[in-house]
Amino acid sequence: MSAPLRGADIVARSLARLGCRRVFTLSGNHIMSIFDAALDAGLDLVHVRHEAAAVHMADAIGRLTGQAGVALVTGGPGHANAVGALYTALGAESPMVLLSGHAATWELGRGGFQEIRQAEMSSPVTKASWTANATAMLGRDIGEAIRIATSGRPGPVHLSLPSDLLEALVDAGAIVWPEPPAQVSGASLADATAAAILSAIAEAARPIIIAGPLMSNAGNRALLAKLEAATGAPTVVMESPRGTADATLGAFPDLIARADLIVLLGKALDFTLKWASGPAFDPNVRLIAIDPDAMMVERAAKEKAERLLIGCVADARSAARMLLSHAGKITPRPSRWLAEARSALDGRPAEWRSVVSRTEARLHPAEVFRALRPYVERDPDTVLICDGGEFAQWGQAMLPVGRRLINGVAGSIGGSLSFALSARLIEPRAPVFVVLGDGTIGFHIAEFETAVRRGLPFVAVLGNDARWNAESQIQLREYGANRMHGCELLPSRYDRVVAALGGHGEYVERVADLPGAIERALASGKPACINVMIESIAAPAIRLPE
Ligand SMILES: Cc1ncc(C[n+]2csc(CCOP(=O)(O)OP(=O)(O)O)c2C)c(N)n1
Ligand SMILES: [Mg+2]
Repeated sequence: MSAPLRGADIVARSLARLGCRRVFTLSGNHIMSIFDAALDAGLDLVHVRHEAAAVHMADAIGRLTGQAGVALVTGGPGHANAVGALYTALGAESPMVLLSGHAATWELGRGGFQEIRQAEMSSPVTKASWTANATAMLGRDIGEAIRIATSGRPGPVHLSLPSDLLEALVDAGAIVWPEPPAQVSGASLADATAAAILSAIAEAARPIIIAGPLMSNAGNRALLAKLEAATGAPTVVMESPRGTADATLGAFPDLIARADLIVLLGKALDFTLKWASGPAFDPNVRLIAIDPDAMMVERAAKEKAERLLIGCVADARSAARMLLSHAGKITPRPSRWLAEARSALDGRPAEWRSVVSRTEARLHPAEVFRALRPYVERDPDTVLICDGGEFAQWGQAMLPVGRRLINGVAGSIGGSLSFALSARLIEPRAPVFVVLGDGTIGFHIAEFETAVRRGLPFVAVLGNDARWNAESQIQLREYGANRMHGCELLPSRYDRVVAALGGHGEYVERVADLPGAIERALASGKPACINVMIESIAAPAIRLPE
């Protein structure tokens, strides 16, 4: 008979077997057995300061690597704190797994310590959410959670782990270990479907290919660039809650209004695209929907009825590769449309090159990003993270998209400092920059301590306008200047907070001081915050000249 094994050891060894050796966690009674098991399994526990931060870190691993990130939190309040951040990962289509400790099975329904219906709580913000029910099956549960998170449209998965199952011993022979991850990619396009899509694109006068958040990493953007060159149809990644008004996309609203064919490549037809209907679209625009979820194809059929030319279930990446291999057989027409589209997407107003602040000791956001841009561009492996309201939109408009994370379709602010820690864990050398607002930095400022403790340097460029400006701008627009209230903040010295936590702080009121501050922050080798005092300026709205 083989030696018995503890449930917690099965969990830790299963994670190690599946290549998930780094776990973002916040400790608690229900999971200390896993902390113990992590020693022998060789897991690296990154101990954070709020459960949501652990989820954001796992989310960033998922987005940057395509492999599932793993967060581990305790039951009850730990789980409840983590759930909010799952919403961000869901919107970003990020593969990650949340493992939550849980009251013991014998306590359930009896008012056990921190007992709450955890799987039900996280069900709406995950692809799958369940509670383990047998120690011998814990390994299989872990494998299944990772498989679901990484397949089809990637996303977060939750698994609750009752503490008695983690502490119980089972005979090693009875354990069901996880299957090694399958190498097969998702459903692809049939040859005939790929050919039909390409001829629809070739016949259209003004086609646009729109990809969803899962295509936003650098490798997938490169794939889309090839597809654009091969088909003559502009390709766009939509990953922002601002939808077509995402400043990254330049004058996209002017472009999309003229499209006669929209190819959705793993892009959900939702509010971000205004369901491709209404005054912002050509009433005759036709649609092709390629999506890993049959439900999304059905939605497109329901929304656009006879205007949906082709709907098919396929993985976005493999569909893109398939279209590319077939497109190699056709020569795209030299297309004025593509040239027009590129200049609408990539062009920026000339005045941004010279606009300056009108307020003493405050910078215009454009001045900040003109100064930051050379540092972001210097190394192709640089990771850029944008988070918050109006200030960050200027960053999204003025900085390159190469290797970039934004808070995403969920429209939830606050994850960026956690994203930066994960980015640094997987990128040992190139700079990691965060661009964020002063409201947003408050969500997880304590993660600077985690970053200092773990030796994970990055540079956060904070646009401090002492205001939740995005919401202030809504008040101004909707209710008038005399009804703007309640959105003010103090012009706090966040740089000093970061220095107090052991990081590097810089305070900037003048544009001439910014390059020096960036240089010193990079050279410090510490997690750094450059607190730049800025004017409250609305996000840019880029439109083509009339
Ligand atoms: C979790 C979450 N809470 C609230 C909001 C609403 N919200 C969006 S932007 C914003 C203001 C952000 O302020 P700041 O970080 O200072 O950026 P600014 O707009 O001032 O540049 C708020 C409150 C949100 N999107 N997500
Ligand atoms: Mg602000």
